[in-house]
Amino acid sequence: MTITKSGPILTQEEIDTFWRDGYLLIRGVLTKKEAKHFASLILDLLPRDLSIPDHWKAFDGRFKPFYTIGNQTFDGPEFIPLYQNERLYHVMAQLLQHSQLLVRDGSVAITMRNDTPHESDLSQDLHIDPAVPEDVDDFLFTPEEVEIGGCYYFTDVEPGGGGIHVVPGGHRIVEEEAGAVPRGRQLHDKWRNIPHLKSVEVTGQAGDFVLTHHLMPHAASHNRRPEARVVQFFRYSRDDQPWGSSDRPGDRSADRYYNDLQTAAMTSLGRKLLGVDSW
Ligand SMILES: O=C(O)CCC(=O)C(=O)O
Ligand SMILES: [Fe+2]
Repeated sequence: MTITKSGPILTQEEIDTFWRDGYLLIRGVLTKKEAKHFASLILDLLPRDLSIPDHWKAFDGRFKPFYTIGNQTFDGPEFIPLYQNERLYHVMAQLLQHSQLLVRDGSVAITMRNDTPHESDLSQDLHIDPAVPEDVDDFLFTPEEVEIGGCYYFTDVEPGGGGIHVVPGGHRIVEEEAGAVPRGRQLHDKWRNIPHLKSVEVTGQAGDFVLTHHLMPHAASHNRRPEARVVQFFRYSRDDQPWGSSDRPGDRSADRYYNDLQTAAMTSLGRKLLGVDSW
């Protein structure tokens, strides 16, 4: 690899922690100033009169802007630097033990304070969003299949502040349960609702990235604090990931898909991660 400016980032202990727990907070991937910049870009999507567009989603104080109708991927030129962040790329390459990666997702969310009393801290069912399509009956559980995703925190997320919930070690529970039966991908309503596991909130600061294994059960939570939580999600996979993905721009003829403003914002690493250039 000649593309990269810096080498390994994670210590062996951090690598072991990620594979044991299935999640890991990477501190300071962005500076505070950068995080504030992206928080503002996303908060500026909210219409001034707070009329929430029909094609957005809004549940329990959690707003999911859509870039265009049916499309949650914010990949305009202003967001391209996040897709191709070198530090995050190195972390992903280290964990996946593969330097030729692809990136996808780019959806964003804003969680505002919500005082409605609820029995659960969660505003969503615990679920997984695996790289394996829903109509596939069985996970492969191979290294090639693993996708690592997660989100940037662009704001400080203190306890009760709507942090993402995860189940420590939950990716291994999913693997055990799904691997033990035929059609394991189909358990628990295709793993859209996993009621029997207990989750914890991941707190963090503006500029941190919460890494999650693709088999990690997770859910959004209520924000009981004044500050809105502003995040953007990304997923990285190996370029030999067996399932592909329809929402991965690289699956189309990329230089037709990206316009000149988008490609102008891409580094040579970004062009490969986004599928404009082949690895
Ligand atoms: O916003 C969060 O903390 C998690 C959201 C999530 O997992 C989802 O929308 O699939
Ligand atoms: Fe999810």
